[in-house]
Amino acid sequence: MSETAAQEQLLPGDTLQAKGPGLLTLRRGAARVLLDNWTGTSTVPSRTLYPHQWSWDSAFVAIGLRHLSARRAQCELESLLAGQWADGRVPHIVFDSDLPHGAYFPSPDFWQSSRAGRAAGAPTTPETSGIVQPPVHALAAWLVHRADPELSARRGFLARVLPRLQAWHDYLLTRRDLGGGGLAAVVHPWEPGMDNSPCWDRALTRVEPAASSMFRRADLQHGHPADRPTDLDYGRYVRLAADYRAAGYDDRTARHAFALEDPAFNALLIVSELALADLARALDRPHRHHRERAGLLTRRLVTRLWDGAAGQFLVRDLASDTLVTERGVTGLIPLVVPHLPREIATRLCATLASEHFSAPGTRLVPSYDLTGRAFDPTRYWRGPAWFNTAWLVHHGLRTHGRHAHAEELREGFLEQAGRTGFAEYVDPVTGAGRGARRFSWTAALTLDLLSTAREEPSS
Ligand code: 9WN
Repeated sequence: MSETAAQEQLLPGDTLQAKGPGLLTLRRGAARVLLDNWTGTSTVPSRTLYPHQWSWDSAFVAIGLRHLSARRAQCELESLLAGQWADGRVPHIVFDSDLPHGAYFPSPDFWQSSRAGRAAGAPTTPETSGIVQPPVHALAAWLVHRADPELSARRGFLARVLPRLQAWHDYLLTRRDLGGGGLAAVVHPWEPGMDNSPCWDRALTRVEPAASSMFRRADLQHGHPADRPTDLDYGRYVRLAADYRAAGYDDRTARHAFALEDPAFNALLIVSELALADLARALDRPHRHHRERAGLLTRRLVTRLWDGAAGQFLVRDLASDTLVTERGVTGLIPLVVPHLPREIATRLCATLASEHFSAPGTRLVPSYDLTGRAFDPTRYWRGPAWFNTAWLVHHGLRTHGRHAHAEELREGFLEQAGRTGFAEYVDPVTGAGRGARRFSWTAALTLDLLSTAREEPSS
């Protein structure tokens, strides 16, 4: 069978027809995006703006892809893990060696992982970046396994990914416990995945921007300058990455000018620890320590990052050991943590419904406080509403029994994903799609939410 014919077979049939032709069209459209963005071993977030494999994108993609092909979803995670370093880190980008360096900046010749990262354990091949992204992978692996446990057992999927995922979490909880409080720290604004969030502004003022001659912005060939981070932001991103590279990407010796504890990053680590417990139990391996660790991390998250006055979690800046008084969507995502104290879950739901996050143009969640000093409805993570964070909040609302609110969010998500052509993000004031279109995680999570109504909450 030709590759095209095999791809066509993955397009959804008419199971959604009974619920209305609109949903079937939406499902076929989402599936088409994932088929078109599939490279043969993984999925690019966008054919234009992001032509390599990204870490947390692949986890979200796998969560959606499992509804089309559990085999592809497994490959998605396996190909990402092939870029894992010997110290356990899962790099935020795994580069496609067939693409020219100009396709994306920073390219492999900037990161120089196989050379500069050799002592820290970077693989000889593939080339990767040296930083990380949020640990959604164990959650994704568990959901992918559950989509077809028989195929998973036949391919030895769990047995292959479990030790890698355990090493990944161990890396985060040892080398990245930079604050000594038992949470994982991020050392670059790309690591929490919310690149130019105002939550990082204060810490970034300490970073001397690299000269513009040190970088060439490939993103502006595809994205609108009003939607993307500024040149000043880019100068700082490049400086931080170049300094980390100069330290051999070694967390034991690197002096990080930017080191923060991010609520969403750590909340996803907790949910993924619980998924590791499920994965290990399914393989009859010791699993209790993962549950215990999730419990311990939940207590630390609350102790170190909860702010009762704000009614949400805040970012901790490790340079001053203080909380950053900016409200980002990152501070609501801990709703995904199942054993959160009940009063905290209640407060988070109230904050979500408050003037800070209740947007006029969308039922998705703005990335930053609508009333905040730095709010900008079009610029990336400084206001626009993203589909992956909406999916996480939806998951959290269900986890805490807020089904009516979750359903409202789900409906808004599906309507906006379809109307915007699977946009990367939307303007929360007008509801207009912004950034890239045919964006993979928007399509993948659409597929997942189209199935969620017929499933139990997914972990
Ligand atoms: C830098 C790929 C990635 C997402 C991030 C999003 C954006 C990259 C960029 O795109 O970041 O990693 O070039 O702006 O912020 O969350 O993983 O989709």
